[in-house]
Amino acid sequence: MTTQGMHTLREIQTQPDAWAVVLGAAREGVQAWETFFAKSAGDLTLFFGCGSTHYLSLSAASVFQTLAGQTARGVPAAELFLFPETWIPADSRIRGIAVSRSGTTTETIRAVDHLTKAYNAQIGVVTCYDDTPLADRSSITLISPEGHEESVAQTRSFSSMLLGSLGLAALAGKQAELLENLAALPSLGERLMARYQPLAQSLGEDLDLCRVFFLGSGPRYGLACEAMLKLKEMSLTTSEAYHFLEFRHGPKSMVDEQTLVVGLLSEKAQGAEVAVLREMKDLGATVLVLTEVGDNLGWADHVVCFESDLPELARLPLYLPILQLLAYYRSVGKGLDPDAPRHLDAVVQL
Ligand code: F1P
Repeated sequence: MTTQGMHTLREIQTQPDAWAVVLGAAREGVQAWETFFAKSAGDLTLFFGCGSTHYLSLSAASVFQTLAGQTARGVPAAELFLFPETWIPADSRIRGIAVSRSGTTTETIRAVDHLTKAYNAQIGVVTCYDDTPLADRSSITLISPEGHEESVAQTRSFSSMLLGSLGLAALAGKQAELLENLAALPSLGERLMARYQPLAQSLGEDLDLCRVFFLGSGPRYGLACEAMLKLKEMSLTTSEAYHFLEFRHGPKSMVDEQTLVVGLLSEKAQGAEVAVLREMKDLGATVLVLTEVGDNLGWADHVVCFESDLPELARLPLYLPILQLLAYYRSVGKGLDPDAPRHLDAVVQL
């Protein structure tokens, strides 16, 4: 029996359990985080990390700004000590939220050190491990203990830290109802994977599709980037992520019959997003759509419907499992080992 990719598959399939656990941790930490947010109120909240956790930061920052009504940005950690002036206006009061599965990535640690020293920033950490250099440098942590992984590529860790970050944004915005809504996600995630695993497998194993584009708007852009990274890391496939309407401005020249275009559809901008996807279908692409409900999408090649009845922002983690499975099956289909991507280590320590 082959064991290639065994860890990755198990980690993808068990992520709803990790979601339930991180939500419990967020609930336990409500008071401490409320105090942290009150004490660290300022001009700018920076979410930062590297690779997957940078992409998570993009989504988390846009949700935070929307829910909490405070300016927030998602930034690659290295930018914050190499080019801080391009991200942080002079004399700003900064709050930093570092995101890191391992808590040991050098760039993220250096960013924390710089923000603390140069801006006297208060630091919170979203991570999977306690007792790390990053946790030691923070005033507060939100830990996803079930986010631990054997695999290099982040799957369960990513979605559970995303969910934790959504919880924090709901807290900062005093949106108690949204925090409650998130509790429905673990069972919705299970149902989604049971229903669409065969689709992820057949699309993933279709090696005639040799390039893949992921399109997402607003907080879904970070998720589109993460799906792109998963496909690259696990399956060495040419893949890119764009904001939906940006795709017309050049990238669409790459579309042909061997192209898969994956749309992470929103509710708010659905009309504009669907128009882009239809255009790509007419240019020969195979189109996969992820959406809450599948009305008027009969023209698409494949549709994944969440049918969650959750508010739009609470649904974000549901975009991930099927796209992770797509990367997993493509990797196995190409004879690669999804557990051990080429050239990569689980942590970059400089
Ligand atoms: C971040 C990260 C991963 C990536 C790679 C190296 O680590 O960039 O996203 O898959 O294997 O590390 P972390 O700071 O979240 O632990």
